[in-house]
Amino acid sequence: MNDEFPKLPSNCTSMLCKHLSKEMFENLKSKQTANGFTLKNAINSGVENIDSGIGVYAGDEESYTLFSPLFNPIIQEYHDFGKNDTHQSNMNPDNLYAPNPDPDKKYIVSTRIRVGRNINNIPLGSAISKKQRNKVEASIAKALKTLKGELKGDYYPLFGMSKEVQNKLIKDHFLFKEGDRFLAAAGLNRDWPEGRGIYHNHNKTFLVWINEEDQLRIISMQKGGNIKEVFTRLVTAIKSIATKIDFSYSNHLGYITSCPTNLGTAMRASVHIALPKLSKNKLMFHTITKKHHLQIRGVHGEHSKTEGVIYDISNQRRLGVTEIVCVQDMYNGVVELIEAEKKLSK
Ligand code: ADP
Ligand code: CIR
Repeated sequence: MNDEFPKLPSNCTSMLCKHLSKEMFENLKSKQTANGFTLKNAINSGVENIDSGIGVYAGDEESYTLFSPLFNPIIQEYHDFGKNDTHQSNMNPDNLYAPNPDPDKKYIVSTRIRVGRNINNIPLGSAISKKQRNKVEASIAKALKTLKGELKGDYYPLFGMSKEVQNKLIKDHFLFKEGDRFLAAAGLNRDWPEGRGIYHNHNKTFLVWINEEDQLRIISMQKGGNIKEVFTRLVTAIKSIATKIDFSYSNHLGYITSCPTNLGTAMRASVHIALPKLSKNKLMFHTITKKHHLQIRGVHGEHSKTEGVIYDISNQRRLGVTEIVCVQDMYNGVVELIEAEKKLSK
């Protein structure tokens, strides 16, 4: 590998730039995991994309321990989760308090909750081989074929899909975009589009992405603000899929994912919400989102600018909190955002 400390400009604000020291680099640069994943591989996305928020990816579960001097402070800062903390799961919908905060459909356009999952003892997408990726695709597609009832659907490989169909699925918020430069620099787009695809039920309320950033992204979504219905559908699906596929999980880090921001629950619960007045009052908007540990994204997902007055509001923390807390954070915050929007509209 290139032994030089990477050129990171002084105005770089990513967590990589903040936490990677020259001394740390020297100590870690010659190490590699059993899958051959190195520090250089882990940091390449943030080195090539100086505007990254985070800038690092893992190639396997071992990356998180072998390169822990770099990953631990990032995990600590993003999730407020220390190296001796343990993760806990709770997916019982009965524990979620979430009556529809917008039954008249004035603010919430749609609700979506997803989790990331990867298969035990197989490298993550940054370190996986083409053969392994294709095998992962086949085994997930086979498992999904057994789903019943509302979850029953079909698998559509990206390989051979027309651009027209692909672009419509992306535009309608169902499919991952193509050519993400952060993922490309992490090695996650190798052999594209082979091995990737999307499964969905007839009305596209239940979807699974195969071999994007994680081997599985299990998604439940629908129009409006019935958050509990979306969560309940997702939990049913996760439990069914888990009877066929052995997910990679550690007691410390929860579900193992490519990006350290997704560890733990790997859950992002979001609404697309119209906030025409509040979004002009940045101080109030950000005070509420900060209080409830929420992230603001654009309507076309991560790194997208928003269009008009609709924002993607989701839970930020995912590790060291249960799935119920992730959704509850989002719900409580959305209730307060709607109250603030109503007040400003008077
Ligand atoms: P992820 O949620 O998987 O981390 P993105 O932020 O890129 O990734 O979002 C993926 C897609 O999901 C994007 O097309 C985005 O617009 C869509 N999406 C996210 N939240 C919602 C929502 N509440 N309603 C409809 N679409 C959504
Ligand atoms: C970045 O560093 O900006 C990308 N690699 C994406 C990081 C994940 N972002 C997030 O907030 N969940």
